[in-house]
Amino acid sequence: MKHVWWKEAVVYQIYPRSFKDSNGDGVGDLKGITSCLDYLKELGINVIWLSPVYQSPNDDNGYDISDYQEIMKEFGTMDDFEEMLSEAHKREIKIMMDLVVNHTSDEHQWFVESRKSVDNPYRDYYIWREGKGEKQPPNNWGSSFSGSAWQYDETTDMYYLHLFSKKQPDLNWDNEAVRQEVFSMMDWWCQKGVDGFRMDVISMISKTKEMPDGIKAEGAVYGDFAPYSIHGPNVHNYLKEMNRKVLSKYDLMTVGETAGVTVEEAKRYAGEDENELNMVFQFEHVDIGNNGNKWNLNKVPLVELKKILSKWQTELNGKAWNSLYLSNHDQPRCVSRFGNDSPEYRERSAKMLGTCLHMMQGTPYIYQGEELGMTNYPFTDISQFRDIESINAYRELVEEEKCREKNELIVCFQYKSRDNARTPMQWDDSDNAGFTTGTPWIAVNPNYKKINAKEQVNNVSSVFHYYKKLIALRKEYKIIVYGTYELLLENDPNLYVYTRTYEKERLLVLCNFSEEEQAIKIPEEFMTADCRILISNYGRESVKVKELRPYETLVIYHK
Ligand code: TEU
Ligand code: CA
Repeated sequence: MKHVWWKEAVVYQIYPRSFKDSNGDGVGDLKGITSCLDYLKELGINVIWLSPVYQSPNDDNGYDISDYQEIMKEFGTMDDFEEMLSEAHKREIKIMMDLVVNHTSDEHQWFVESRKSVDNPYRDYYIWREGKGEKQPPNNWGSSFSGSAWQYDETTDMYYLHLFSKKQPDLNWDNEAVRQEVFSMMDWWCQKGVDGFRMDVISMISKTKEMPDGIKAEGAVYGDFAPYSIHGPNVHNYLKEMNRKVLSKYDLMTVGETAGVTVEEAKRYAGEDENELNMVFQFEHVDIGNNGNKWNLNKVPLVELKKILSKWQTELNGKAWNSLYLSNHDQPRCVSRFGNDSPEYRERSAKMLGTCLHMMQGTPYIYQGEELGMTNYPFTDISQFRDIESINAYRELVEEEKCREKNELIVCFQYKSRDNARTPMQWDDSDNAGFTTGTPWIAVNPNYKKINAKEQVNNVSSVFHYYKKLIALRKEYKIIVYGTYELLLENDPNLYVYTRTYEKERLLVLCNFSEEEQAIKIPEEFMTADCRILISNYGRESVKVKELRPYETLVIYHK
């Protein structure tokens, strides 16, 4: 297996809107990020995945781009970007941009032109279809943000496709001119010195020619577009073309966001010799309990989580590289979803989750605030939400279809909504957690007085220092990056136990996902004198362990 820098790196995702506001307008910005680079250097991360900072009307908070080569006004100027990039590089931190090219904003010049007339030169930059009759869209596909995936456009009496919001028209990647525009823009950013791309919904860029009705899930109003818009006929051709024309010319890190990807498909997107991408984000573990509809309170059965993560560890090994994540800007906070965010167990379980993930094979991704054990927000009312996914779902399910009761849906939003990840980064115990001197665009979690970076940077037993140690261990022990993985106790409902092997070296990773004490039998090979504890969230010093305490984690090493 090739040893390369992006396999050994640890990535930190910044959602700029919520990271640090430098000018008091309540919205995070680039100067704010630059002012926090020393904090990230201290943590020890190597790459920043920067969620979109391009010009955007913010219908989907920057994932609706109106100019790929201009900076969003609220985030600052291109000079601010260049300063952040060079300051990051001075600290040996690379910048991976968020590439959102399955769709643009409807305010992008290409779409403004495209919708003017059927023979406009930009018409075929997007996907236009005739309706099926009086106000009937071309098919029954539903948008990921509620409603139909087709928007009627009066000017030319046709519909355009938008798999996300109606202000995010899908680009037509079958049009070579579109691909060329995207590749030139990517090259322009590479020439600026950026170090890679996270590729938004890249598995959706190729659609089938035929666009029949999709299957309706139980109780769904619209049909499923996935069979005709995910892993489409040309997706790998287009990524190979992107690699040939842009990616292969630079030493980049690339990760594809590939909703719906299987291990087999991942071997094509990220195969060592496929010349497409370095790795992909899979969704099976974060989609546990969703069955096509995320607005529920389903917990995560550990046996199912272990099965999924182990499959990705063993079946990609040696064939394609893994990404490792439990949090991002689209997911609830991992300590609330997979751990226990009660005051008693939040820190222990946050450290246990971090260990469980960071001791695996792959590139770990830390989402802003995850290193502090930040939690979901105590939402109680729809007025507190900002995310188009939540707001549209509430309107459709409560107000239009009247198929969900308001308060029970809000409880599901409190558990699963993306807004949980977008409350401001908690820097200190001053007003608004030091995120802004103005009014934050979304409320700060009231627990910021207890959970904030300032307290934790000065507290060696904090989640921050624990994550810092996890990152340092990855730098020190090649087995953590390259070792093979084997699951033990696969049917245990409370314990996640696995080994890693790398030549003569061995690692045993023990994680108690429960709040009860669990008996454990450490294998003899990990009880000998030359075994040592690499990390423990209970300060263990002896490997002679017969039980794991609530949310205890322990890593034992020997060679
Ligand atoms: O996410 C695509 C995607 O799969 C998510 O929208 C997911 O379906 C949803 O969040 C589950 O609740 C990417 C970006 O990460 C997301 O922020 C954007 O909203 C979306 O694409 C459109 O660009
Ligand atoms: Ca600001």
